Amino acid sequence: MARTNFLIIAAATALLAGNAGAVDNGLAITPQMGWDNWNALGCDVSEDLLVETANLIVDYGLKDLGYHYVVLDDCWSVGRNASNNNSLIADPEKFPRGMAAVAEDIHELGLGFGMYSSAGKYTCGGYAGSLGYEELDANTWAEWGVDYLKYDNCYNEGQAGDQKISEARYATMAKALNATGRPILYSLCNWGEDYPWNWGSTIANSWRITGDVFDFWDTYDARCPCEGADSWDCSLPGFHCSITNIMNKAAFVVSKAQPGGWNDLDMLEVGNGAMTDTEYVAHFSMWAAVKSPLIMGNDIRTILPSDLSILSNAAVIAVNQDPLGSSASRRWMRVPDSRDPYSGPALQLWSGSLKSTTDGDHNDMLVLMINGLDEATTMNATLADIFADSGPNGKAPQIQMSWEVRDLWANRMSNATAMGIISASNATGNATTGWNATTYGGEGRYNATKMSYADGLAEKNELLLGNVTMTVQAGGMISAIVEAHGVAMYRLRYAGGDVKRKRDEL
Ligand SMILES: *C1O[C@H](CO)[C@@H](O)[C@H](O)[C@H]1NC(C)=O
Ligand SMILES: *[C@@H]1O[C@H](CO)[C@@H](O)[C@H](O)[C@H]1NC(C)=O
Ligand SMILES: *[C@@H]1O[C@H](CO)[C@@H](O)[C@H](O)[C@H]1NC(C)=O
Ligand SMILES: *[C@@H]1O[C@H](CO)[C@@H](O)[C@H](O)[C@H]1NC(C)=O
Ligand SMILES: *[C@@H]1O[C@H](CO)[C@@H](O)[C@H](O)[C@H]1NC(C)=O
Ligand SMILES: *[C@@H]1O[C@H](CO)[C@@H](O)[C@H](O)[C@H]1NC(C)=O
Ligand SMILES: *[C@@H]1O[C@H](CO)[C@@H](O)[C@H](O)[C@H]1NC(C)=O
Ligand SMILES: *[C@@H]1O[C@H](CO)[C@@H](O)[C@H](O)[C@H]1NC(C)=O
Ligand SMILES: *[C@@H]1O[C@H](CO)[C@@H](O)[C@H](O)[C@H]1NC(C)=O
Ligand SMILES: *[C@@H]1O[C@H](CO)[C@@H](O)[C@H](O)[C@H]1NC(C)=O
Repeated sequence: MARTNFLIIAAATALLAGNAGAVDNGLAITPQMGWDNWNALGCDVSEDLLVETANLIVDYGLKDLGYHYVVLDDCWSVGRNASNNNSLIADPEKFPRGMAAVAEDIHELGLGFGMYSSAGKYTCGGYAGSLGYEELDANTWAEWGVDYLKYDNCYNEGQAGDQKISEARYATMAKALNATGRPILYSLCNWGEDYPWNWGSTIANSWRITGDVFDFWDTYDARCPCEGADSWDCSLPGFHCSITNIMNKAAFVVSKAQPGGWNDLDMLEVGNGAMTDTEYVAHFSMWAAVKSPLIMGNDIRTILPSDLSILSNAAVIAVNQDPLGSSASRRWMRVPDSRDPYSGPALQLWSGSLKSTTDGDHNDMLVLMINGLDEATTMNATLADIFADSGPNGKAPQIQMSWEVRDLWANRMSNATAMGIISASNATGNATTGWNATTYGGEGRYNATKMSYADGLAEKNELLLGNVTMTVQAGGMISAIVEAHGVAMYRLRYAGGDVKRKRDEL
């Protein structure tokens, strides 16, 4: 018992230390959730797109699952206004009513409005950047009612290559945002250059750790050159990074995630069409497990039922939004033969602590088994591997306990239910009020607007806990057949086994 208490105290101390280090704007206490147009639509932006998407986020129940920010990415301005202190001008063709009106529409729906710029002379799309105009632009955004800034790294005039230089460039905007008095979530997008996980947490709510994600699982692309065991130390982050490339880089920096400041693995690709359903499930699971912001990157106007069903999995989102704010870590990466595990597809075990949903003394545990191989594989995770952080070499006390194993994808919304939600919205312009569990096959849906994930977990809401598949006994192992490019994702819950008594028996 004493050993278990020690572990709990250690976790609580880490949490407090995390809070103390985080930027002090009260935001992103759990990873931010929302939508950004870039992955699906690039520069094709307009006020109609934003307002229509915001409405669909409400209609499809995504708002009530926690997706809060509607973020406008690059290509929205036509430069600066010399007759108005050089302030940025929103493109009057794309945004005829102006940004403040868009912000107002989004706020009326109970959502937050996000904006984009670059800590450079230009944005990545070649529009006016904010370097040297931080205070002015922050004031403009605050005036418009902006709640979130994604701040890119293009055309930085060489003010990079050193942690201190990059930190200073991004800190200028942090100060400017703070000075507006409006809480604005600050999302750094410098692609992992100059190790932002070391300095990002004191100025920002999240920091990108890699070059841009692309809609493929494990394809190598020379434009995302850093691969392998040293890939985190990347001086040319690039773009067209695969899901497995980004997962690998994340593995090295997971401990930097903390309440108020998160490793950002980039926006989701779920729904953009080039990966399989299985791959999107694994991608979404991984992003949730390492506490990345969950920013949808698909065109919500043409969402497929299967993609709505992935994005709606509250049991997986509850992992992302867990009150401990502790990222899962990779326990091992293996290949079936003697290859270097970094040289190609591999099997991976990840696990991490989740807040207890049992007796309050024993944290739940997240387990992910990821199959990077091209064929279905029986994967095995021992309790010793899963709980390695609580005692190396098989010394963790949890190994002597038994655990209920709950599959977090077993209760995934059916395609038929998701289709029902989409078509009800198409037909009535309004799916949420028309939606209820009886109408759609008895499948309940979690409502995080009504009850936060923290409260839902505290009351052991079944919609957040997954489906019981087995109990793993003390000293045991979990085995599962994992599809190619797929994941098995479990929440382990304490199911008895007192360390002392077991010892007495011996
Ligand atoms: C939304 O649904 C409600 C209840 O079914 C209905 O009364 C209302 O007219 C709908 N709103 C729109 C915009 O269709
Ligand atoms: C600005 O920073 C101060 C000190 O860290 C903090 O107390 C305050 O909440 C911040 N305000 C905003 C709007 O972020
Ligand atoms: C530039 O600023 C001036 C002065 O505030 C204003 O009258 C004018 O409409 C602005 N121009 C544009 C294109 O927004
Ligand atoms: C005008 O712009 C400068 C920087 O370009 C900024 O410091 C100042 O606050 C701005 N004034 C107003 C009224 O926004
Ligand atoms: C739902 O649709 C996806 C995409 O078409 C498909 O891969 C999956 O098998 C479907 N699920 C079920 C349960 O039919
Ligand atoms: C998992 O264990 C089973 C039986 O215990 C074994 O057949 C299988 O090869 C193991 N899988 C791996 C990837 O080692
Ligand atoms: C809903 O409407 C969109 C846009 O018109 C269309 O692409 C989609 O197929 C429709 N979905 C359903 C389920 O009716
Ligand atoms: C849900 O829909 C069913 C069937 O249309 C209806 O009988 C029931 O009253 C509805 N429940 C709620 C809570 O609206
Ligand atoms: C979710 O809860 C909020 C607050 O109680 C409520 O306004 C909203 O209608 C609920 N959403 C659904 C789909 O029932
Ligand atoms: C688990 O799945 C079974 C079969 O689909 C279902 O009857 C049961 O209610 C589920 N249990 C939980 C806790 O979700």
